[in-house]
Amino acid sequence: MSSVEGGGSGVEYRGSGAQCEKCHDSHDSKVSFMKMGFRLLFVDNQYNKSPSAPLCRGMKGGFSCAVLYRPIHRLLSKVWRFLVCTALALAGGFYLTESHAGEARARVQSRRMLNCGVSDGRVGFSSRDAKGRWSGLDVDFCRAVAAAVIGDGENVKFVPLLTTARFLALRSNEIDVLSRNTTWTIGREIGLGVHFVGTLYYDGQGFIVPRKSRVKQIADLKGAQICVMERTTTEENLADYFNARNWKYVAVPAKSLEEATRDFFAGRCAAYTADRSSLAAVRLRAPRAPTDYVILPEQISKEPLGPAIKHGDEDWLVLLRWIYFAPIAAEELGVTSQNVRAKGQSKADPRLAKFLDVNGAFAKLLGIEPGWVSRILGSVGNYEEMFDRNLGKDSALKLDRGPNRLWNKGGLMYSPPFL
Ligand SMILES: N[C@@H](CCC(=O)N[C@@H](CS)C(=O)NCC(=O)O)C(=O)O
Repeated sequence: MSSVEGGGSGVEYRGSGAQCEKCHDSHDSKVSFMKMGFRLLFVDNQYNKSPSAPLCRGMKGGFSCAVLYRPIHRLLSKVWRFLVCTALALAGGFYLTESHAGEARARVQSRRMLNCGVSDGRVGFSSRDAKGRWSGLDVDFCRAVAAAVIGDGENVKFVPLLTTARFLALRSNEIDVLSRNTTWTIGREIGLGVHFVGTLYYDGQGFIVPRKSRVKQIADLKGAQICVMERTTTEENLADYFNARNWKYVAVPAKSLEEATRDFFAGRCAAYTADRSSLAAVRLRAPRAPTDYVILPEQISKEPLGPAIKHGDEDWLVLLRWIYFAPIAAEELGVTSQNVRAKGQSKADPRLAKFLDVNGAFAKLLGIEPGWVSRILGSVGNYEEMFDRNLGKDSALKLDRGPNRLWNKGGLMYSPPFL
């Protein structure tokens, strides 16, 4: 059985053996969106242009379907192909299962383990130290969920995923939540069967170049080779930006951060483009000195990065959304990992008792044990603590809070009231 995967806003089909390994790329593909329940989507083959998609390249015109073996595909007329694909799509849609309200929470609670899909080696978001301990902003979100839902922030199985596998892992229930520097877009939310919980980090796409190069602004990259991760919003934004200006460029696609940085540092590209927070981390890995590379000042896109879950389980969405809000509200209310106990006992501020859900009323409705807000804060701290530790002043990256400041300090981070 083949399965489907999503890149920027498009789809990719993965299969096994002789089946289509990687049909198509992505972003400009014309996808005929079927109702969300039907997980297998169709892609018009004229857009199948991935060099790694021999099967797809072999098929011309009309609708076809990656679940068909090539010989079968050749035997069928376009009409039959369409009918067979439709039937397979419907069957596949049901096979990959619908989610039901409360399903993910029940699964996680009975397993007493949260399966969290992450990046590997994305410093500041999700990476491992020499002892194999995970850290980062995305990792903290996984721990916050485990703390609230299971009772212990350590009960997380981190599942490293390439960009190409992330949405499928979610839809096939291999993971319960995807917390992998993933940009929230309409194409993904309505086209790939996922829901975004919120924005954990407001990022934007930038470019890094060798300091000694002649490139001082993006316009200097006309005609250049540019390293980029495939099946990302990055790849799509790059194309949009250059095409809109009629500038030529040659994309050098990479499947992993490892590959992209290797290509870039080996001089295969004049620039590497990615989320700016990633560029800051890449720069730290420069072979000689980080100062050998500069991040250009321009930002070409909005990249609101945040966790996502499988479509169809509203209870899980609501639960994760309030877990996401808790550290943001805590920062606003001055509650930290250090003072959360004392604040919980104080009767002085009625807002605090409600926020910390001292009587457990919200917990009951959410289907989790009382004390969930304190557990989250005890596990990862408030948003400021999370930011400073992973990305800000206490981290190697030393990133500015920028738009990730609280709303009342000129930023975009905002929690609705805990009332
Ligand atoms: N935010 C973009 C890019 C996500 C992405 O995968 N970025 C790369 C480089 S910024 C990455 O983190 N790769 C890590 C890996 O391959 O493990 C998206 O959602 O498409």
